[in-house]
Amino acid sequence: MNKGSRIYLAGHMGLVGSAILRKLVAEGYGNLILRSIDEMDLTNQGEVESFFAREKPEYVFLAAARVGGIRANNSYPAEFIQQNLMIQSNVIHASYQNGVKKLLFLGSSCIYPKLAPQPLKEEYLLGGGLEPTNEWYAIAKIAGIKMAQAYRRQYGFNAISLMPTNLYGPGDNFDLDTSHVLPALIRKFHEAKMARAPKVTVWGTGKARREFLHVDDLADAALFLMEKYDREEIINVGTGEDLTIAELCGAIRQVVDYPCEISWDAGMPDGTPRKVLDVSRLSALGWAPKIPLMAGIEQTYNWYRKHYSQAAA
Ligand code: GFB
Repeated sequence: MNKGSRIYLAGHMGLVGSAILRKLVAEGYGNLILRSIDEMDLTNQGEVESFFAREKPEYVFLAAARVGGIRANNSYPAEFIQQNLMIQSNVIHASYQNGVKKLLFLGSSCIYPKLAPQPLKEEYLLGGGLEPTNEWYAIAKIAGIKMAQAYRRQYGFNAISLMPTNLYGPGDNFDLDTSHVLPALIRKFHEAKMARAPKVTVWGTGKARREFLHVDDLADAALFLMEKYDREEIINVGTGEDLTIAELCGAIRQVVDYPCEISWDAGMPDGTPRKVLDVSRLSALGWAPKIPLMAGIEQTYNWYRKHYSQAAA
């Protein structure tokens, strides 16, 4: 990939896509092809095919997906499986048909079996049953991984698949029904502070463990792997370190600076008990994350406050 390459970034307005866009712009890539959802519906095969035939991108970052937190995954299983299957199938196939030189696909750490040994190694894929709250999304992502591998085997198409851990950062979704835990807690503690509420209610038991990676680190890894990784095997992208949701609450409460009580809503699911990635494959290539969790939470909280009226709408 050189600075003048024609690069199509699918999903450039989402959390991941907007971070990859910032990174590409900062690195001086000047020939970016971007389409909003209003300009092109990626679930529509005809629209995707004519876009690729017309624009002929050389490189593709596939960061478009239907995503959400544990409740959204559990509530909209049909939309999560259908939209993700359509988007990735259309984009991967059209990329191959139109001579794309390399495509980067993004999966998720939820593709691993619910009760797999920890930390999660890439080879644990398809070794056991999935976490039920997100199996629909996970099945779609596994199909994307397998499609990328199949196109490499049969057609020699250079597609790689990254498995990011739970991501967060500026531009995240702060809607309390559909968001992931980290932005939800930022909003809940901030709103409690504004209302001087005595307590914040958090879903689950607080015992589930999660790993969090700042989305700018993910974008950095995506460019790094676009340059350096050309293999069929999936590759984990994370920090390799996790904490409990109770510990995350403590960290966010500290950043928001509002020492209220926390009550647990055990009627809400914890989801998978633990999913921390083994990142030795990526470390061996020479990549490491740069943004510590506390600094990342502070930066995301500042972003949230700055965009509060828009993000909270
Ligand atoms: O972030 P989250 O929805 O992702 O939830 P998952 C992580 C943990 O935080 C769960 C707890 O144990 C939740 O019960 N939690 C506590 C909350 N309070 C809240 C809250 O207000 N909102 C949310 N959302 N959670 C998703 C998958 O699972 O992670 C996706 O469903 C995807 O498929 C994504 O893999 C990265 O890690 O549980």
